[in-house]
Amino acid sequence: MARLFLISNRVAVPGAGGHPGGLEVALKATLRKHSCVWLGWSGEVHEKPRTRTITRGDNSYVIVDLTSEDFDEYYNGFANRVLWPIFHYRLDLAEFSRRDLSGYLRVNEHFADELAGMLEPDDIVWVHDYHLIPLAKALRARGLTNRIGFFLHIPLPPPEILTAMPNHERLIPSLCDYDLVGFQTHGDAANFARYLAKELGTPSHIPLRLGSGERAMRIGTFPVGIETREFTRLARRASKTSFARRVMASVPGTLMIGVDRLDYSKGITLRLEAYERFLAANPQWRGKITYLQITPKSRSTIKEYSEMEAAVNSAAGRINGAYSEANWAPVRYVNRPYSRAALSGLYAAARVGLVTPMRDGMNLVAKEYVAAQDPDDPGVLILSRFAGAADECREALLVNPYDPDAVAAAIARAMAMSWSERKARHSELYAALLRNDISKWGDKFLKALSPQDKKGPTALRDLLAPATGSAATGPTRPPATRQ
Ligand code: GDG
Repeated sequence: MARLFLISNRVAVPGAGGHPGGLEVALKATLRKHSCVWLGWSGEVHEKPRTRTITRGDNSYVIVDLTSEDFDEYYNGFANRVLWPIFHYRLDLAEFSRRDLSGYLRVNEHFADELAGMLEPDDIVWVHDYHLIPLAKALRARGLTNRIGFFLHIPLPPPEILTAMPNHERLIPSLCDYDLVGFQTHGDAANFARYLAKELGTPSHIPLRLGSGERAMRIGTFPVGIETREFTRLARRASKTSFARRVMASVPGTLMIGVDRLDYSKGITLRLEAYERFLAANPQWRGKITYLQITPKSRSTIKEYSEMEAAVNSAAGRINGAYSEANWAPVRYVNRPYSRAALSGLYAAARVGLVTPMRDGMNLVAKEYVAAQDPDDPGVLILSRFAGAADECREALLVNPYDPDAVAAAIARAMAMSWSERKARHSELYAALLRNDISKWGDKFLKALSPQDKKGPTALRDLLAPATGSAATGPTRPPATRQ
């Protein structure tokens, strides 16, 4: 029987501790439904790297160690200092070195070797995210003809930015060795189509037939969702716990919440600046609003991250220094992670969810915040128009995170919003979450990847045309227009 192989940089082995990032959260439903083999880095660095297999229920977890050289070049180097910033439109933060690129390719070859020893011809392979772009090419070079799909969890920038990446021509076209390449939004898929048309001269009026042999690559849009009803139930239970009650009892007035990995793409410094402007312009709210920012540290060994950490610390300190009273501090800035249940209770307690990334593939926090709200007295989501989630969450207050005055105005609007408007917006938002629940995400991707799927290859022309909701293989939606 065909098996499903999931491949990603990190593997979340159940019971191994740590809080899950967006990718692990997204894969949970697929792991529950199918018996999977999940292969990726163990998170450990050893000079003599090992590969181990751990079995939990119907799933196996194959975890591969990295050498310290791999860690520096592949993970810290090419993946996080070149691909992550450039894919988030931050050419200014990218630091390219040829050695890092060769380390990145080497780890992909290593993963391909491990996989090649395990795969049977009818096994399906689903590769995740920017760490593993050339994996299909490496597998094809080993003669493997399996169905291989790729999903990019982060944004894909337009070719004008992508082509500034040194050696992009060695990397981006290798996506054509996949049978299916999936993106979070129609905009990302269209950027890829434009890259192919521009760089490979792929004619846009004929169906896309790229890659080797008889295979035809398809491009699709598959926006990641959450387990909506389950998260709502979790939040309902969590708001009754003593933890949530204690937190609320300690907050004078209204709670506003932000939850993000400590990452420059999440726009935390600009967000704090916006809050500072809100406090300056709205003295009537001083003492009556508390902004809780939960920000577990990530990638702290990378210079850009430690610099940003210092900038966030300083902004939070500056605001508290300027506005605190003996019985009130405007910002609670917390660096530790919380359990998923505790987090859901905090979302539920917050009147405002402030989610203002400068660029984000999707952003699950925005969706979790909506799912956690009490439908009879819901809070207001303020969401960056540059998060993939903005395509679906059109009833949020959509803001430009680069404009702190506009974000400050949105906070004021959210704080003053009438019960009926909050309720109407929430009901639309919640309906959108139900329409695109995470349980459907994996199914849609795997159906499109299966050899039985009869749809032909994607026509580039359809992707390059303005979104209509029918062009790509997945559920595309037109970009958000509401401000
Ligand atoms: C990537 C893309 C895309 C956060 N703090 C804690 C905690 N979290 C959880 C959140 C949420 C997840 O981590 C973060 O997901 P995001 O989607 O917001 O962001 P990334 O980690 O950057 O994820 C992103 C995603 O992949 C999926 O495709 O949406 O655009 O960048 O679920 O709740 N969880 C716990 N404690 C914390 O303190 N337990």
